Amino acid sequence: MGPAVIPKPVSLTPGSGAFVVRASSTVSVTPSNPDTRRVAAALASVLGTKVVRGPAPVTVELAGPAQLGDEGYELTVAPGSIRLVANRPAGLFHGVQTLRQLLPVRGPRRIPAVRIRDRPRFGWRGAMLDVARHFRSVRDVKRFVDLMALYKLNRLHLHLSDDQGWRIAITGWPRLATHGGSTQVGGGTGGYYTQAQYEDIVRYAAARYVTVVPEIDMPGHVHAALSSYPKLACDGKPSQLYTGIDVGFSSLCIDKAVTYEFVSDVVGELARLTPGPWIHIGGDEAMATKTADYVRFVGRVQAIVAEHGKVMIGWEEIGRARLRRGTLVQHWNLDPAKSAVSARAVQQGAKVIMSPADHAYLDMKYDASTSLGLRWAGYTSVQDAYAWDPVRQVAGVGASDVLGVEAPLWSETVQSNRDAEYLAFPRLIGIAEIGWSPARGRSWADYRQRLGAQAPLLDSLGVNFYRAPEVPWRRSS
Ligand code: TNX
Repeated sequence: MGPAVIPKPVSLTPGSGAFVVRASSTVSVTPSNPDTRRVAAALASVLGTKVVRGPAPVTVELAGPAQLGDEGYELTVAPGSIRLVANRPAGLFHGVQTLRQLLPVRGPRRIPAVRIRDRPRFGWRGAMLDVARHFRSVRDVKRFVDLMALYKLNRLHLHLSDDQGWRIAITGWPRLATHGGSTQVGGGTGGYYTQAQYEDIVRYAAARYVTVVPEIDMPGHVHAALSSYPKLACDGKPSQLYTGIDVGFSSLCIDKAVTYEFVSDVVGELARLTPGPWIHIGGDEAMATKTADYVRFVGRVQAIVAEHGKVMIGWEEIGRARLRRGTLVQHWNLDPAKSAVSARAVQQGAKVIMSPADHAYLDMKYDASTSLGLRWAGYTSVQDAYAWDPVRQVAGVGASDVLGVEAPLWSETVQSNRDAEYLAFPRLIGIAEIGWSPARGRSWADYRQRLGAQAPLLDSLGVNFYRAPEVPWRRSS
């Protein structure tokens, strides 16, 4: 086995010898601009050296062949030099992540000679944090982004509202956050992001080539909003906040004018705070909304999202409505009858993000002995999370329809950062490889070896990962 890189690179050719990292292993960068300098500085910090002007043994160049695309890179490690080349800064950044995995965590600082040419299979490689059921601090979210970046994930979907909590301050609707954000599942104190904190997360992620995708779930999963503003409910009656874990019981009032003032204000604010092109409007499990109302609602909301210059994303159920071409749907349901809506969306010109619950849901228990997590989609072992192909999940949703993969971490049972890491790692690493590496050449037998080799790095970062028994974990000390 060559070096144990995850995601597995498109091509990796071992050379002979190794580059020995010394204090003299400085880094030079061309052309030098704020983006390239930031990546070069990241590389120098991995090596424990610095960026210099003029010749250096380690070079970072933004001058790659066009075939490397927006995110690809080429990395050549030889006994006397390291050369990293890409077309775009994101590619350079991904190359640095590969180098982090090649450098031993302990022992002699030798990077094995190798030539890697690499670029992703899919443009959408995401993870979702449900900060609504249990709130997560800005610090926790940033740490999660750091770990995503290490495995070349590039989309962070934030599920910012649900029945149990509203997690972002919206101008003109202050009670959404101050009241709607004041508790969480189990009755803790909850929390919410100020707009400045949200923008801080967005910037932090962008510096790691991760785009934030904000979700406000509608027309169901809105109890926290209804409790904050009873006029949004059809009966207009005040209600207590909800701290249980049921789904499917709340709905916005589809025929009230105030509903669309609300949607327009919220979508407008999110659009203004979010540089990325997407707004996720939820749309799942709207069991308390009649079908005809649901279809009408999605139609109106997609017009609002478009007015604010964004592309709408919704959970697969939005396939029941008439969609604009270019809408994104997120497939999740395993029930073939229900998941046919993803195919209906594709027939209308939508693209699909694959999050099948029985492979990609990070909140499912690993097996009967896992205490955290749910099990409605079945147990999901590390192998189950890895051994599937996004273009072979749903009849009528093929290679040209799939934009990529995303792994949601629903948080009904997830209270702490340690809990989140335990469920996400190592399964999210497998999702990252599915999103990046060519389907040909991926196998569980090979992957489990490379995954086992990540243990010292994950331990050095203090990640609370699940040491699945089916993986040959390398010892950390
Ligand atoms: C289904 S999947 C949900 C969420 C729950 C999750 C728990 C989806 C779009 N909706 O509301 O948190 O199951 O696994």
